[in-house]
Amino acid sequence: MSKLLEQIDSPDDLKKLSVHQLKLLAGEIRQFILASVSKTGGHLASNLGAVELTLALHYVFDFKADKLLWDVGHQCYTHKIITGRKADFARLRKRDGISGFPNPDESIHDQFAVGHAGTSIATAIGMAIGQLRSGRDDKIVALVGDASIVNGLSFEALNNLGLVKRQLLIVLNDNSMAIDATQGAVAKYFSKVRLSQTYEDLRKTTRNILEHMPIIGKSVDEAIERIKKSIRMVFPASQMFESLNIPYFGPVDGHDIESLIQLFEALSHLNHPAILHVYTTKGKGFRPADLVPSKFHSTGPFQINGDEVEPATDASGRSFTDVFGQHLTELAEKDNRIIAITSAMCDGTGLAEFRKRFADRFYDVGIAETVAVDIAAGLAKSGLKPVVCIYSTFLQRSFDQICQEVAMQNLPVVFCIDRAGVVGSDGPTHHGLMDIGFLRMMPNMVLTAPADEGELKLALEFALAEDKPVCLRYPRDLVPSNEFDRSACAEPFELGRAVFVRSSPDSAIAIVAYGSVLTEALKAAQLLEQDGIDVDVINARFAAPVDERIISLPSRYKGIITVEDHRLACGFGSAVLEAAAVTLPRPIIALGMPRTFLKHDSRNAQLMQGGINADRIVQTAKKMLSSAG
Ligand SMILES: Cc1ncc(C[n+]2csc(CCOP(=O)(O)OP(=O)(O)O)c2C)c(N)n1
Repeated sequence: MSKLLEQIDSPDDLKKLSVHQLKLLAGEIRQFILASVSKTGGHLASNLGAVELTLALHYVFDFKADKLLWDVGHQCYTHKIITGRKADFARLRKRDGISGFPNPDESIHDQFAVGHAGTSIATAIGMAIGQLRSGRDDKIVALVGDASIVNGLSFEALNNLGLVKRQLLIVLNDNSMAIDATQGAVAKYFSKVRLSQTYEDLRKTTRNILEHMPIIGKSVDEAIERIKKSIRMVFPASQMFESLNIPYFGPVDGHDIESLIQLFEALSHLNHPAILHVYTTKGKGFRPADLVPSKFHSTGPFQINGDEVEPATDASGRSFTDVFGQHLTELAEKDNRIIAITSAMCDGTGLAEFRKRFADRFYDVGIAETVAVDIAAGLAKSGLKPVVCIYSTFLQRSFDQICQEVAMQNLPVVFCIDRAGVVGSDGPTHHGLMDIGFLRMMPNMVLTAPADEGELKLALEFALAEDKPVCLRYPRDLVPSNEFDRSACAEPFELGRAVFVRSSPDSAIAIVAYGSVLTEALKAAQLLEQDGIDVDVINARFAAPVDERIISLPSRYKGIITVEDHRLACGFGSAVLEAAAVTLPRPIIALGMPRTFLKHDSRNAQLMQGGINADRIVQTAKKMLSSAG
């Protein structure tokens, strides 16, 4: 480890360094991050860009008491390195190692376990109000990227920033990038501002801010007026924030650590929320990442050969994502009604080729999952065939839009839900373990999960031919090999119909698998066969509607095992249990609302439809008793 970094075990150690030493330390930290991530994998480019910013923040504030709120949180490596977790980087994102995102279980310096975009400003507002109410004046800083600040949640929070009557600093870390280039009108405006600024302009702005910062007796508004008078910008980035009555400072150079320290020092004394806009370079200091930051946003381990980079692990094989992207492009070739929509995850969802081939039928709406879904609803209403490609964890953001604008209207939107199931090293914020649960509740919604490459193609064709909303879920994984006989899986998809992949008249147990976990079910069947036990294996294909034949299985077998890559609560197994409970020898009858959109009526009449009425409960109980004999 390099010389200065060796001495840093806490932010207090940092505060002993001179500015010159901090600059050297920034270089050492970049090397450390690069060396670590090349071994473990992780988020590289954003972290290389945020080194000086993080050091300056820790130099000025005391985040043991002050609160630093990260947005997404993937750019927190420098923060972790200097808050006592340097040695833990050998096990970054590995079992028992540190998380790649902020995590309060690891350190007092981390406030929230985050991983989704747009949360920092709203939670900062809450904490600022909390500080006021508890009579404390710890400083609050929200650090948010230029792609995340345009997320709806961030905007709604900015709209409410007036609730805060004390210090709250928002640091806008603008690197012109999401994972790909930032999308949308604000991004275009920010990029115009950026292009109009020279390095000297940024220095001048910094000098002006420091010169005109409010001193006792002068208001922020006066200071901003003075700053504006001294900087004449063709495209002022402040416009958007000023219209929301938020004091705006910047843009300034986010790699000039000396200026950043002075700016944070000055801004920390404001008794009002404010925004500091800083420019950083994603991938700074590592040429391959600087040149193609999207490739190094999140990476697996790699080897560095000069300016060349090679994956360290053999990543051979096709993923579900690859198969999906390629097949959608093939289908779009034949059907020009197909439109692909994603929210800032073009490469991640396998749409790079589609975008290249059909630029005018591809929409990346930025980090705006809600908007992606409602645009799709509008497209479907216009007779087009929208395919919404979002990771399972981020689709949670659009729960309401899927229900109101898609399911309730019964519109044929196809949801291609990538990263469904456990996702490995990104950890709890990124697992896709709730999609079956929240989508299964929605009337009209068809839920399907292909088990392998062939099925993914068949499921996509089926979904595009349906006249209702269909969700396809598949994992972050390679498609399975041809190790087992899967000939039954070659049958075209038919709504609510499972396939029997393996059956024998002697089987006492049936394993019902939903999605790619079919492979594990087939392996289990093979192992049991070696022990002389026959089991049947059923590929459920659908979680809504569940095949009636699956529901009646308990009458044919000694036992049924369901398998899914989803949380047990509300998942596929729950769907089978719910449906099968009425056929049990001692039935469990659940009274509640049916899976339909209930029309307007009196509340009593609506409750009646679900059987929530004393008479209906009595009837049910009596029927139960009489059939029990
Ligand atoms: C709600 C949500 N959607 C998508 C993502 C996936 N994602 C992770 S980082 C990222 C880009 C963030 O860009 P920005 O905020 O500008 O930060 P930068 O990486 O440029 O520092 C995206 C889209 C996410 N974390 N949360």
